[in-house]
Amino acid sequence: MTIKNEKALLIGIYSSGKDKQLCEDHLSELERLADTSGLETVDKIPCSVKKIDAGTYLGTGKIDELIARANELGADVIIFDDEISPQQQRNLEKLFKKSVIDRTELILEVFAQRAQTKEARLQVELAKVKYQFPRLKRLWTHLSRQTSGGGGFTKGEGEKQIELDRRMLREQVEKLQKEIKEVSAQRHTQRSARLRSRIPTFAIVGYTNVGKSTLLNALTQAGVLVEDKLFATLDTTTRKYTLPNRQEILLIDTVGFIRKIPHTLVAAFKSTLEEAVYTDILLHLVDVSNPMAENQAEETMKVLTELHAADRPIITVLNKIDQCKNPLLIHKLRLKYPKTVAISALQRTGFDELLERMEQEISKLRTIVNLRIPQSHYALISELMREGRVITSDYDENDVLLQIEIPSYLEHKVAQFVADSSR
Ligand SMILES: Nc1nc2c(ncn2[C@@H]2O[C@H](COP(=O)(O)OP(=O)(O)OP(=O)(O)O)[C@@H](O)[C@H]2O)c(=O)[nH]1
Ligand SMILES: [Mg+2]
Repeated sequence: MTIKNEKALLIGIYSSGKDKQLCEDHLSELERLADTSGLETVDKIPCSVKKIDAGTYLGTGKIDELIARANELGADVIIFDDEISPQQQRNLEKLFKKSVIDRTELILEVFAQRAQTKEARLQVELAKVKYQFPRLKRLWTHLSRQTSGGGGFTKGEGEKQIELDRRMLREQVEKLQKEIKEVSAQRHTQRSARLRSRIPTFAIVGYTNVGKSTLLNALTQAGVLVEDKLFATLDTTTRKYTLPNRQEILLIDTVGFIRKIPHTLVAAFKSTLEEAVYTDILLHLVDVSNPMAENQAEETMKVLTELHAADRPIITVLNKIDQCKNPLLIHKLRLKYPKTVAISALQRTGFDELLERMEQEISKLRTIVNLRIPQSHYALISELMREGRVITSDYDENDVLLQIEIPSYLEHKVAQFVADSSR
């Protein structure tokens, strides 16, 4: 599938000397994104910039320098780490005589390549169309593009796309939204089944490549694809797992987050993401072998906040401790995030503590149920009275009617007496 030999020149900007390192780190991440999409990075150039040029993003002197560098290295595509406006993009393409894209477009491209299920494909398509809207030009689709004899990009396709008017795009958006609604209806059914089953559910969330799928596989033999690439997972996978105390739970593997995730993507994936993170407890994985771990954890928390999920109970799981070169980082993260455990999903270490912590968090969950229990079950009734908080109580012939808030570990004991499902 992957087209080899397409070469990318990556460009980042920073305003003061102290930001240069950060800019370099961001460029390294951009290189990984480029690599994931099948592009070879020929150079990464951090540029010191005082003022962004509205027309061409960078000043003419700098651009001339970069054009020379791009030609010298035989780059086919120029990728900017920061967002460039549609106008800047057009002007830069004329100057470089090459494809010019930004980080947003690259992420969209990676998602498009990696989407497996129908729903994910539709969601990426929707995000792309929305991104295209102000641009009205053919998206950079280097997979479908035929390379012309000289190895460069064929234009022309792009010209045609310009003729597509806004109405057509709008219709496309509507059509995609309708299709997504249909496919997601099925997922909703699955979700209600999950709620009815009242099994405590954990979502494994975190920045891309932190080891979420590895953890799910290690615990459940789910066989989810694990790769040292960004966005290996775009679809959620749910598996049953039994904790050492014999409590059954559901574990959900989710799509990873990334800094500056395009908002059209978050919007398109919102329903999938919300459903995935709207669970009882979150396992927030952080890759402590990565020097950017702290930033990545913050980015993840930001997206969780956007999805209104940051107030769920969260266990912060410091993963890849086998590769952590900076013990101070672990210390720092432990101070910053409560309820932290350190593991290696790959080497399966630290699992005892993690599982124990998961059991503890479940025992803190509480839920309100309406029950009708025959009085003959007095042992159960007295246990409920002891452990729960009665909201209303009544009698009906030989039954006790209770509306009661109970710890969720008692849920399975009362399942057969639930009068109506209220959660
Ligand atoms: N050294 C080490 N590597 C790990 C550990 N856990 C996962 N990895 C590696 O990290 C890489 C990414 O793992 P995945 O499980 O695909 O990560 P993910 O979070 O699911 O990534 P996305 O689905 O792309 O968001 C793989 O190469 C794993 O082998 C660990 O504990 N230690
Ligand atoms: Mg994964």
